[in-house]
Amino acid sequence: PQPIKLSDYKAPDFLIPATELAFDLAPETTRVKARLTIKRQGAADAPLILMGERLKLISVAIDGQPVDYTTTDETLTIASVPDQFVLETEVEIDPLNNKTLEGLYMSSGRYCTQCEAEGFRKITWYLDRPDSLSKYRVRIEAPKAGFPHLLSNGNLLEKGDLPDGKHYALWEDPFFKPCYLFALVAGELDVLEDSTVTMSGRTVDLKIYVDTGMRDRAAYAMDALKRSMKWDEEVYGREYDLDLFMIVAVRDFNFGAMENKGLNVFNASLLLADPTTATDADYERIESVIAHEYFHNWSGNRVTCRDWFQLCLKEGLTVFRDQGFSADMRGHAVARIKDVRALRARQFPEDSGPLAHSVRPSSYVKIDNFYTATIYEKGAEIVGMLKTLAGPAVYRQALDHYFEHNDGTAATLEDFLASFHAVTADNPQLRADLSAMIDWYTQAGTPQVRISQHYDAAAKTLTLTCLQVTAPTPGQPEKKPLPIPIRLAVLDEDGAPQAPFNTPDNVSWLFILRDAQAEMVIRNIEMPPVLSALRHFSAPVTLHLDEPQSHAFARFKGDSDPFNRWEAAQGLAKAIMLDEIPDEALIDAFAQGLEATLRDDRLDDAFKALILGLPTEADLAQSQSPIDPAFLHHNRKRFKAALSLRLHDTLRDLYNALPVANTFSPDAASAGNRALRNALLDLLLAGFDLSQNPGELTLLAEAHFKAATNMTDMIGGLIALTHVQGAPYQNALDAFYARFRHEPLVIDKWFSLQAAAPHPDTLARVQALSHHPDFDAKTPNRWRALVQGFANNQSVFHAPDGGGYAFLVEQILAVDAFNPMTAARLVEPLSRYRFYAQPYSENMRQALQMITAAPKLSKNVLELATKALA
Ligand code: DPP
Ligand code: ZN
Repeated sequence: PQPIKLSDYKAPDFLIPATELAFDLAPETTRVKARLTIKRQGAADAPLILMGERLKLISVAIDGQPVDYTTTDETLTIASVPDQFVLETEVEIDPLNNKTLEGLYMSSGRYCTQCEAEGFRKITWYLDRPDSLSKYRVRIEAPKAGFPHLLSNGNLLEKGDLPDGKHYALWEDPFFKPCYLFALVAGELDVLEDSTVTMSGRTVDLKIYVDTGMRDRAAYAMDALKRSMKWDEEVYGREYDLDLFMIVAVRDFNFGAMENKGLNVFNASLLLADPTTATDADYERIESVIAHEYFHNWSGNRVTCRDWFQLCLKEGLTVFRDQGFSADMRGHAVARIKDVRALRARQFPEDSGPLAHSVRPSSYVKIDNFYTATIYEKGAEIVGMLKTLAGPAVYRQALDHYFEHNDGTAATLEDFLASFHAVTADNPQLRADLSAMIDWYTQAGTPQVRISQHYDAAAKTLTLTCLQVTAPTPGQPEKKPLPIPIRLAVLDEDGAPQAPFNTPDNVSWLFILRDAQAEMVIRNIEMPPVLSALRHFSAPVTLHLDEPQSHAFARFKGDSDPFNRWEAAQGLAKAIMLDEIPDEALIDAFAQGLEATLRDDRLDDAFKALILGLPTEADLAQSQSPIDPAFLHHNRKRFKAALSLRLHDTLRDLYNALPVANTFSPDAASAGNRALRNALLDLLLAGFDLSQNPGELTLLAEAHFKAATNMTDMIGGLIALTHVQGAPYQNALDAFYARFRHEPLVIDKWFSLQAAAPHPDTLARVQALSHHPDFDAKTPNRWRALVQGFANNQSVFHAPDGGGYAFLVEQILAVDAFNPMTAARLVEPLSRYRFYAQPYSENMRQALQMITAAPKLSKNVLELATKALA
C-alpha cells in the first residue's frame, strides 16, 4: 500500500458548507440520503472526488438531475461539476454485519457510530478529511419499538410519530465540524439526567445514556463530567457551547471513548462504575477519560486538525489537559508518577523500536495505526515542556490566543506554536526556546541525557557536565539536540536541600540544555552535594547520573521532590534486580529505606503504594540488552521474596493497622488507603515460596478476598492468591465467576487476571479460555482482556518455545478478518524482536513473518508487521 505523506498535503478543491443526512434505520438495510451543499474553492476543472467504502449506491444527482459518475472500492468521481451545487446521494449500508466497529454498526441491539478517523466514509460518500468543515442537520427514522431514543449531534429540533409504528427525530448542530465528529445512536437506553450552569449563566442539560438498569452506575461519570466542566472554565477559561451534552455507553467499541460534538460515545468500561464492580483504577480512568473527551470540545472540536498528521495537536494537548485535571483532583505527585510510569511502559519502548515515529509523523499507510502512546503521551509531555518553559501565566495567554485565533478552523502545530510566539514578544530568549520546541514534534526517539559531576570542596563549587544524544530511528539516521528543560536541586547527604537558592521555591531551578553538551558551575555548595535532577520528570528523556549509589539512597530518604524520591527507589530496585548475584547488603539497605518510607506519617498512602509497586518486568527489560525475560522474571520474584522475608513483621503490622472503611468512597485518599493495603498484602504474599508459615499467608489472602466489600479489594485478594496458586487460587476464581457471571465488565477482569498470572500453565489456560463460552473475539473489551493481558505477561508470553507468540499470531489473524483496527494494536508486542536474546528473538521474528505471509491481511496489520520486520 502507498503511504500518505504530509508533504503532499493539498487543501480540498471543494467545500461542503452544509450537510443534510436522513437515516432510515434497518439492521441489514439502512438507507442513508445525503444532501450536500458544495462550493468549489480549487481549480476550475478539478473533478469532485468523494470517499466511500462498502456503500451500496442507489442514486446520485446534482441539482436534482442525474449525473455521470465513476466509482472504485474507495472513491466516487464526478468529472465535471458546477462551481456551486447540491449533491444528493442515496446509499444502503448493513450495520448489523459491520464488525469493523467503524461507521454505523450495531452493538447489543442498538445502532451507534464511530467515525474517527475515517469511518464516516462507511456511512455515505463524503469528503472524509478533517479540514472539510460543515454544518450538519440529521434526520433519523426508526421503529418506535426497540428504538425509543434517536440521538445525534447538537440540538433536537423536532421529533414525532410516523405511520407503521415508526418515529423520527431531527437534529441540528450549529457548529462547523469535520465528519469524524459526527455521531448517531438509536436504541433502548436508560438515561441519567442532570444539569449545570456555566460561567456565563447558561443552563446545560446533561444526559448519560446507558444499558437498561445501569443508571445508578453512571453517577460517578456524571459527577466527573460536572467537575470537568467547572475545571475547564476555571483553569482554561473554556465554556461549553451547546444547551445539551450527551454521553452514551456502548459495549462494543474500538477506542476508549469518542468526543463527537455534543454526543460523546464511551466504551462502557470507561463509564459504568459502582463499588462492587469497578476498581479504584477504573474510577480514576473514568474520571480522566470523561475529562479528556469533554476537554476535546475545545481542543479538537472547536479547533480541529487540518490533517491527520496533526493528530497530536488535539490529542497531546487534550491529554495534557486531562492530566492537569487529574492532578488537581488526586494530587500532583502521585498523578505525575503514574503518568510517567505509563509513558515509560508504553511510549519509551515504542520510541526505541522499529515502530518509532515522531509526534507529528511525516507519513502513514493507515492513520488508525497512529493512535499511539507517542502521539498521545509524548505529545502531552511536549505541551508540558512548553508550559514549563513559558511559566503558567504565559502558557495560559498562549492557549487563550490559540483558541481565540483558531476557533472554527482546522489548525496545524505551526498555528499552535504561533500562539506562543504571539504572546512572548517581550522575551526573545523564551521566544526562541519555544520556537525550537518544534523539533520535539518532528524528531522521533527518546533523548538520553547524561550528567556527570565534580565537587570541589575547597572552592565549594559543583561542576555539572550535561550531554544529550538521541539514537537513530527508522528514516531518521541523524538527530539534532533538542531543548531539554531540566529542573535541578542540590541536596545534602540526607536528601535535604542545600538552601537557599535565589529561585521562586528557594530549592530548585530550571536549566535548559539546548546543545549536545553544556557545562555549569554551581557555587557556595557548603556540604558534599547530592544532585536531584529532572525533578517532577521535567522532560521525557532517559537520565543517567554519574554518581555513587549512596546519592540515590539520599534521595530515596529525603528528596523533597516526591517524583525523584520515587525515582530513586525505582533506580535502586532496578539495579538490584539486574544483578546476576543478589547483593545482600544492598537489599538490606533498600529494605531499610522501604521500611522508613512506609513508616513515614508525612507521606500519603497512595505514594507509599507506588513505592511498593517496584519496577515491572517490562521496566527492567528496558535496561537489559539483550532482554532475557526468564532472567528478569526470576530476579524480580527473588527480590520481592527477599524483601518480603526481611520486612514480614513490618508489612503485617502495617497491613493490620490500616483501617478498613465501612462505606465505600471513590475519593483519592480512600483509594490510596486501599492501594496501600493491597500492595502490602501483595508483598507479604511474595514471600510465599520461602515462608516459614505458608498456611498463615494463604489464610490471610483468602480472608482478604472473602471479606472484600468492593472490587478493588477483591482483585487485591485474587492477585495475592496468584502467589499461592493451587486450590486456594482456583476456588477464589470460581467464586468470582459464579458471583459476576452476568456482569460483562467484571468477567472481562476475570479473563485478564488469569491471562496475567505468572504461572507455568498460563498459556494452556489462556488457550482454553479462548474457547470458553463467554469468550467473544468480536467484542474488543473481551478480546483485549484475554489476549492483551496475555501479551503483557512477560515471562509467559515469552515462552522459550515460541508458543506464546504462536497464540498471539493466531488471535491477530482471526480478528484481522473483521476488525483490523483492533487486531493491529497487538502487533506491537512482537515488534521489538531485535532487542531480545535467543531463542526469543528468532521466534518473534518468525511469528511476524507468519503474519506477513498470511493471505488477505488488512492494511492496518500489514503496515505494522512490515515495519517491524524492516
Ligand atoms: N476517541 C479518541 C480519544 O479521545 C480519539 N479521538 O482520544
Ligand atoms: Zn482524545
